[in-house]
Amino acid sequence: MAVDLLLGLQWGDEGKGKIVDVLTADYDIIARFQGGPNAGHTLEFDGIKHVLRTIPSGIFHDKAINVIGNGVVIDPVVFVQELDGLEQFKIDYKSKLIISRKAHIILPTHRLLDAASETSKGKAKIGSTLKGIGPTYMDKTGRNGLRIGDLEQDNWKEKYRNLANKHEALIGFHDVQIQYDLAELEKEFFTAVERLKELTFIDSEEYFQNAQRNGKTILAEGAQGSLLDIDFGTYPFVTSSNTTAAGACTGLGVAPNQIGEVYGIFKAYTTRVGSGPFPTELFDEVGAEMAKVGHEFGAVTGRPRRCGWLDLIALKYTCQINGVTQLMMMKGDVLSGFDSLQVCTGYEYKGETIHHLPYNIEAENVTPIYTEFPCWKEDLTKMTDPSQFPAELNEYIDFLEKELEIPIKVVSVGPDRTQTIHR
Ligand code: 2SA
Ligand code: MG
Repeated sequence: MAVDLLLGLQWGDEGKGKIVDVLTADYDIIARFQGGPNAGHTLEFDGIKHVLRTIPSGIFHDKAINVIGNGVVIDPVVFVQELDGLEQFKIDYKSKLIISRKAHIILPTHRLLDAASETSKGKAKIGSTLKGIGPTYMDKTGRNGLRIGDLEQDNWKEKYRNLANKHEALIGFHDVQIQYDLAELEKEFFTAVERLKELTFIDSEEYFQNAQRNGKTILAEGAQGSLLDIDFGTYPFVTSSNTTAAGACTGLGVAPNQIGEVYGIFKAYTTRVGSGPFPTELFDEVGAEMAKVGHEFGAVTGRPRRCGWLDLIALKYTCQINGVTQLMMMKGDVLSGFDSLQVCTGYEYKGETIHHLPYNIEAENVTPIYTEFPCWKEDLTKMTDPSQFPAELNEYIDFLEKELEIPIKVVSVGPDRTQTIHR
């Protein structure tokens, strides 16, 4: 059996949590392969809203096994808070949540380093969620990191101490004032680690090979979005992991030829939280309306998300690097009643019209060229079948499918599980 992937094609917050939750009924195993508690996957059902951070979105389903792969970075403190949240709903997580020994651990000092690094950058800051993601991946590639498997060794506290000491020296190096009480943070950290150790640790590469041999169906759930990919995103305004399809291979231990469907998920418009270029960003009342109707606030930090029109050039790019086989369009319901819709179908760049993403997409370099569409007026949120779609929505969908050469198989018309229409 192949491993299917679900990825965000923009700057995150496309609605991956909701779709994984809808798709999980068909899968035996749901896996996270990158990122960490910077992610906020929002799920809504039975009138309740849940935000997951590190735990895969399959946890609310009875039978799915949820795997945190080696490519993920885990903050024990946040993780334990998530476990507490699950206990409230009587979710028996111990039997269906397993963690790769090769996943890296976020130390309290990684969070402090994140804050020190961002503060020292001033206006040039990345707009990090300050969860310690960047510094933890730096220690991973720098070959200094502490991993989940280390917790099974007697000397892990010694390793911890060496690393934390080094971090304290580095925080000083940043030449900014960061107030902290490390003893307090460590107390919380060590308590959380003990709870974390009650879970099952695995070698995820071996686990996935066996699972496939035994005919299990597997869905890998991406976090953040393709334009935040460390290699292909809007560097340096990106996160520190590979959010694109290749990241699933290295973040789980799955071979490229074992990947099956690649579900690409995008919003009918675009949002971005944090700093960095965003060519189709709107600074007017239309953008404000998207933010208001779409409830565009960061699920982790509560920061307002920047909003703008759909950027088809960027979307084509991310479809290609991910090898997307099926598309899912989210939040079309938010656009109902807009005067008209614009889609960016080219850029003006150095006096020329181009149809690809140039190296630098800062506002002073590119000006989007828009194609205008009429907008639907009908409320989509109660619709249950594509036959109910207004003509303008069909026109929008047909245009995108033709341009991207990939079918749009799902149209979401609201946050609830049930507001999901298959085409
Ligand atoms: P980091 O924390 O160092 O990985 O941040 C680096 C950049 O990546 C962006 N980023 C995100 N963008 C959208 N959604 C994310 N998750 C949360 C959510 C964000 C929140 O689901 O809403 O609550 O603010 C996420 N995580 C990281 C980040 O904004 C930086 O631009
Ligand atoms: Mg989110």
